[in-house]
Amino acid sequence: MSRRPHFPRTSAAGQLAARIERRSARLGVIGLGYVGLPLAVEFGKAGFRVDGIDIDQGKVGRLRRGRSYVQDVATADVRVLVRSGRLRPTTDFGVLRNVDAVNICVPTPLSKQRDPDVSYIVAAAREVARHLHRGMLVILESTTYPGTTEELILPLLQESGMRVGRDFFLAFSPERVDPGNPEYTTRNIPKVVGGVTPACTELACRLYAQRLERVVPVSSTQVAEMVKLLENTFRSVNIGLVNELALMCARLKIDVWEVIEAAGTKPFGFMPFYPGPGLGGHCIPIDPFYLSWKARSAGFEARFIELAGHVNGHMPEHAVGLVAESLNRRGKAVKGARVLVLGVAYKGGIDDTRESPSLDIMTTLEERGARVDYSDPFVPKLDFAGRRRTSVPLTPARLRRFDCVVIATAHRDFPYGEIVRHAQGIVDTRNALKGRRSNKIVRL
Ligand code: SAJ
Repeated sequence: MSRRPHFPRTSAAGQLAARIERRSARLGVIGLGYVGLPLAVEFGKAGFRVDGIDIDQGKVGRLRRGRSYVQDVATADVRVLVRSGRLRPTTDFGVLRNVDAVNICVPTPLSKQRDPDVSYIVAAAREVARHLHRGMLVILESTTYPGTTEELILPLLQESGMRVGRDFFLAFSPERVDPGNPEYTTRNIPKVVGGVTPACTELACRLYAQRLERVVPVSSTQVAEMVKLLENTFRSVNIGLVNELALMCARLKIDVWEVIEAAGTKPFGFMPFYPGPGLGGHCIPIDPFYLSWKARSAGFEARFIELAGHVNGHMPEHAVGLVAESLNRRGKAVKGARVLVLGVAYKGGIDDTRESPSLDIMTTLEERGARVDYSDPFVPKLDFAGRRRTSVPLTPARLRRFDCVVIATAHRDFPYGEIVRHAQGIVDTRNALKGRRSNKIVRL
C-alpha cells in the first residue's frame, strides 16, 4: 500500500476526516438486513448518529418500535439506539442530504437467467447520486463482480460534476457477515477496503477503524470486490469437490465421512469440507456466478465455478435417490410414500431457508408423488410450493408415521436418538448420525 495520504484541514477530505475522528460525522446505511443492520448498530454504539434507510416499511416500523428482526442483533441494542436517537430508521432517502458517509448494503441476487442482478445496487446508487454533496463518502458493501463500483456507481456520482477523490469519495468493502456465528461478528471480522483513489481508501479505512477491530486496505475497488468472490468461490468449488468425492466413494463402497475425518488430521495444507444434499444460502450458491459472468464478459471461461455449480446442483437429486433406496429396501415406492424432511434452513443453527437444498428435495419428492412434510425448530411455518406448511413435532408417534425421514439440515437440537429409535427408515445426508449403527440408516 502507498504512503497514507495527508489531508489539508480545509479540504473536503480533511473536514470529513476530522468529523470521523470526532465521531460527529452523520452516517447512513442503506439496506437494513443481516449486513446493514449490524453495521448500523455498531456505528451507533461507537457514538455516531446513523440514518438507517430501508425500502421495507415493515422493517423500519419494527426498528422504530425498538425491535430487531436480525438473529445477530439484540432487540435491547436496537431499543437503546433508537430511543437515544442514535439510530434513526427511515424509508426516506432524503436524509442522505445530511449524511457525511453512506454504506450500501443491498441484496445482489441472480436473475432468472442466472446473471448478476445489480438492480438494487443501481437503485440505491441513484438515490445517493440525487443527494450527493461535497465531502461525502460512499461505500458499497454488497457482494458483486469486479468493476461494479467504478463501472456502475462512479458514473452516477460523477454526473454531479464533482470529482472523485477530491469532492466526494467512493470505496468498496466486502461484507463478511456470517449469520448465526457467535465467534465472528461484524466488529471482529477483518474489513477489506479498496477505494477509487488513495484518499477514498484512507477515509473509508478511518471510518471503519472507529468501530471495527481490524481494517485491511487494498489498492483498488476491483481487488476488494474480487477478494469476496475468491472467498466464496473457494468454498463453492471445495464443496463441489467433496460432493463429487462422496459420489465416487458411494460407487467404491468407501465411507467418505471417515476419509474426510482422517484427512482432517493433516495439520497443514488441508481444510475439511463436507458433502451434503446441496448448496444453500444467499452467498455461496450465488457469488461465484457473479465472478464467472464477469470472466465470460472478458472472454474467459471459469470452468471450476461452472463445474462446481453442476455438481452441487445435482446433490438434491442424489439425496432423493437415497430416499428411493431407503424405501425400496422396505418394498415401498416414492410415489405415495410419506416422507419427513428434517431441517429446511440452509445450514444448521439458523432460520434462513434461502436457496436451501431441502426445498429442492421437497420439490422433487412431491413431483415424484411422495407426500412430504418437514420439521425444523427454527422454521415453525413455511410458505412453499403454494402452500403454508407447519413444522411437524418430532414425537415418537409422528416419527413412526413416516415411511422415510431425511436429515437434510443437521440442527444440533434434533433428537437423533429418538429419530433412530422410532423412524422406519432414515436418510442421513449430513453424517448427523455419525457412529450410530442401524440398518434403518442410508448415508450420503
Ligand atoms: N456446505 C456444505 N459443505 C461444507 C460447507 C457448507 O455442503 O463443507 C453447505 C451448507 O450446508 C450450506 C452452504 O454450503 O447449505 C453454504 O454454507 P456456508 O458454510 O458456506 O455458509 P454461508 O452460506 O452462511 O456462508 C457464509 C459466507 N459468509 C459470507 O459470505 C460473508 C462464507 O464466506 C463463510 O465462509 C461461511 O458463511 C462460513 O464460514 O460459515
